[in-house]
Amino acid sequence: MAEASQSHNRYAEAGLKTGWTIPQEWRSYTREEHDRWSRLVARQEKLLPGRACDAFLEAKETLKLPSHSIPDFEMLSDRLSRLTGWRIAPVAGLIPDDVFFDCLANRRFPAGAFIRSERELDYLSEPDVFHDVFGHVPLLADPVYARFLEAYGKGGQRAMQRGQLHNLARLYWYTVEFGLIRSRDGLRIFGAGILSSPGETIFSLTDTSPNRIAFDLIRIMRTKYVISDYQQSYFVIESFEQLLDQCYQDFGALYDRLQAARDVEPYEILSDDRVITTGDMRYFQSRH
Ligand code: HBI
Ligand code: FE
Repeated sequence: MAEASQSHNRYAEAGLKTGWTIPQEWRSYTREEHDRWSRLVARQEKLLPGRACDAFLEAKETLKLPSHSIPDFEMLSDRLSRLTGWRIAPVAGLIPDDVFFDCLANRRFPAGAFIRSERELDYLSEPDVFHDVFGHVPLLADPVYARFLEAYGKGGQRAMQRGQLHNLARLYWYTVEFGLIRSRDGLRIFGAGILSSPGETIFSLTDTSPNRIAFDLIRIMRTKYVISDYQQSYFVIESFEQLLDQCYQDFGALYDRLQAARDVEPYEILSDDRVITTGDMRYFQSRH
C-alpha cells in the first residue's frame, strides 16, 4: 500500500496541513463520483450473497449503507456508534502507523474520503472510500469484531516499540484485509481487501491456486505477504470470538518466539499447518 496513487485526490494537501483527520465535505462529491460508488456497490452486491460472511451482510443492512451515494461519514458514524461506539474518521490516504493505531485504539476507523478514479475501478493501491467504508466499516457494527480491532490498535504501540510492527501488520493483512471464516455452509469472506474486489471475491473462495489454512496466530505473524496481487495463502478463522480471544493477550511472549523463528513465504505450507485446501499455484505460475 505504499505506491503513490495517481488519482486526483482533492484531500492530499488538506491532510498535510491540518493533521490527519480532514473534513469529508460530503457536498463536494460530484455526480460522477456518487455514480462510481453506485456501480462499485452494485458490482459487489451481486457477488456477495453466499460469499461474504453473514455478519457483514447483516451489518450492511443494519447500518443502511447507501447504495447510490457515497456515505456521509457523520450520519453513518451516528448509526455505527450507537451499536459499538466506533466512528469513522475521514483521512486523505495512508496515515502514519502510530496515528493509525491510535485511531483504532480509540474506536476511530480512518477511512479515505476520496473515491478512486475511473481508470482504477478494479484496483488501486491506496485505500479509498469504497475499500474503507464498504469493505471495512460494516463489520465494525459486530460487537466482537469491534473489540478485536480496538485490541489490535492497542497492540500497535507495543509492536512499534519492539521493532516488530512487521509481525503485527501480517496479522492485519491475513485477517482484517484478506481473512476467510468458516460457516455452516462452507467458507465465507470477512477481509475487506477481498470484499472490495470482485476478482478476489471469486478467487479467494473457489480458485484452485491458493492455499487455505486454518488460523494460527504465530504462523500468520511469520508469513510474508505480497501487496499487489491475489493472496497465495488465505487463513481461515472459526469465529470472531476466536480472533478476539487469541489476540486479547499480551503479545510479549509471542514476539520473543517470533524473533527466533524464520519468516514463512506466502506460498509455503508447514508440516503442522491445518490445511483446508492445498493450492496448485497455477495462477501464480502463470504470472511469472
Ligand atoms: N492508513 N489510511 C490508512 N489505512 C490503513 O489501512 C493503514 C494506514 N496507515 C498504516 C497502516 N495501515 C499499517 O500500518 C497497518 O495496516 C499495520
Ligand atoms: Fe483496508
